[in-house]
Amino acid sequence: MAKRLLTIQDISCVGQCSLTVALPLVSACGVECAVLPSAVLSNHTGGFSAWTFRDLTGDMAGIEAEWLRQKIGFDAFYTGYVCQSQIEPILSIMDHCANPGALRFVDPAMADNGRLYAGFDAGFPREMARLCVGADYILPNLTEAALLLGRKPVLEGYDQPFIENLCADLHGLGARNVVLTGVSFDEGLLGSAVSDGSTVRYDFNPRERRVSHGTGDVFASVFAGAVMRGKTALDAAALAADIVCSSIRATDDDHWYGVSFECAMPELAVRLQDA
Ligand code: PXL
Repeated sequence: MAKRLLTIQDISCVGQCSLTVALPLVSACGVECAVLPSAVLSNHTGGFSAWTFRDLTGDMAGIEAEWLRQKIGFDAFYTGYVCQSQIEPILSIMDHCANPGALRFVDPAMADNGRLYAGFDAGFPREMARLCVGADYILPNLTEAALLLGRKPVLEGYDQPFIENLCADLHGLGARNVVLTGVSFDEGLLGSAVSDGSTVRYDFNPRERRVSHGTGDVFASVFAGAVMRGKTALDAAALAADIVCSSIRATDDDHWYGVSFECAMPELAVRLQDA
């Protein structure tokens, strides 16, 4: 029977990020994807000049109560872009609506390139760190990793011991496995460090010639889906990175706001065929 994952993140109506990425990709992995929208935006906040924003915190307690009444449970939780006021209700849902052995994937989607996303204040990373306590997998990029630890982001000029210390410190937040994205020791290669608390392993791909919005969401969605299908963390990270790269390569140069991940869905289905 297909496992059921609940993802909690925003609906950006236009922009190919968060829920509009997670729902198709988790489903393509052969995992049932239930959704709890954290907010509805006209479009994402990364590069558009303005957006509407409806915070859905007020709906969460009622939705949880209804799920509890109907004994609806989940085999996994995957959180992404959420609002500061939602940490408590999300922790409550993960505590109360979990099937036995349910996994927690936390993508602390709040920052990139050294800066918090528009609309988050400097206190938000400390709140987001609360979601990392008891998480089975956290998937920060280098900026998010530093901010979760209350540090200034270091985006270049680091070495392997630096990355491995960063992973160890992230485990200190209470996460069992750390998947640190955006790691590069060689300009031509970009990848991730995957740490289970005793060993750090790496996965690299040739660096694509453009950076694109929404790639973190593609990565986290495929990673969560692939782990749910029985892949190891390293294999899931490698598959997620391949799908990100294929998505970037399928994206027209003037398509600036996201990646054409839909073109990589056949590849994803094939790669998970015998999982
Ligand atoms: O891709 C991360 C993301 C998700 N949701 C919203 C965003 C962003 C990044 O900017 O603005 C609303």
